[in-house]
Amino acid sequence: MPRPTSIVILTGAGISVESGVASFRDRNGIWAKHDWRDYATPEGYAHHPARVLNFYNKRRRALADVRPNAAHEALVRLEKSFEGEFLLVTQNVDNLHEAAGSRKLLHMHGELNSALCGACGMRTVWHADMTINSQCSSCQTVGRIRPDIVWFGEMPYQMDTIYRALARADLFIAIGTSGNVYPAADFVNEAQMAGARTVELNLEPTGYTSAFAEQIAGPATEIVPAFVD
Ligand code: BV8
Repeated sequence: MPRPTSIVILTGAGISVESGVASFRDRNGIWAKHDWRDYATPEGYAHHPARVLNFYNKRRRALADVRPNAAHEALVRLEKSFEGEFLLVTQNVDNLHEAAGSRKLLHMHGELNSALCGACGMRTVWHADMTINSQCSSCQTVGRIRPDIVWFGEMPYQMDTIYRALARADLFIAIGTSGNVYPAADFVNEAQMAGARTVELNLEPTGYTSAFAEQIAGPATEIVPAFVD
């Protein structure tokens, strides 16, 4: 197998599970306890902003108690040692990749530690709780500060950058994602069309394992270091 010259990695909630961050679709996942329509759509936010702000405030506060794990750290070693093109795309809104040291990183679904002003579009780093009285530091508007999170029905961030990287990739690795959410679930097909080697690293085979040329099963803290080191 020739050495890759361009790597794209997609991570999902599964890479953070062993750090203590809940995933979405397993038995006690986030969407098992909260209806995504109420909490992760613009309509849900418009209908009950305080409820949605509190849902994200709780998840943002929980970041203080979690740390990157061996899988996040292995991806940092790969990024630093690899001479070719490297892009880590995460669906996750936690900050564990950057906390581990990842830099060539793109949060396609946004970040808990960022706020978006619905009035002027300004994005700011945000660690405190958001309320319906939070004020934008740029346009001074009160009550339009929302989580900088891509909800269902909203366009994920930097899609052009992602598709350009997939078109050049010769290695695509998906880690800890169930492949339920689009357009992220389609990235493996884009990489396949570019002729890339495609590998799924997951605790267990998923509903989209068949789209990959290879599947490695096990906990991310074991199989990611074993694969990248
Ligand atoms: C959009 C932010 C278009 C919120 C999230 C077809 C094409 C395009 C779109 C659609 C389509 N069909 C339907 C749609 C619409 C929709 C969609 O995909 N719906 C699904 C449910 C059918 N998509 C959208 O709305 C997207 N936007 O398409 O816009 C557009 C076009 C023009 C103009 C405007 C818009 C936006 C989707 C983003 C929604 N936001 N999150 C938040 O985080 O609070 S989605 C949510 O799911 C998270 O972001 C999460 O990251 C993401 C994916 O979930 P996973 O990360 O995979 O997590 P999951 O729990 O599912 O799986 C965990 C995996 O880990 C499992 O496989 C498990 O086995 C594994 N695991 C567990 N433990 C471990 C492990 N693996 C290894 N080790 C372990 N220890």
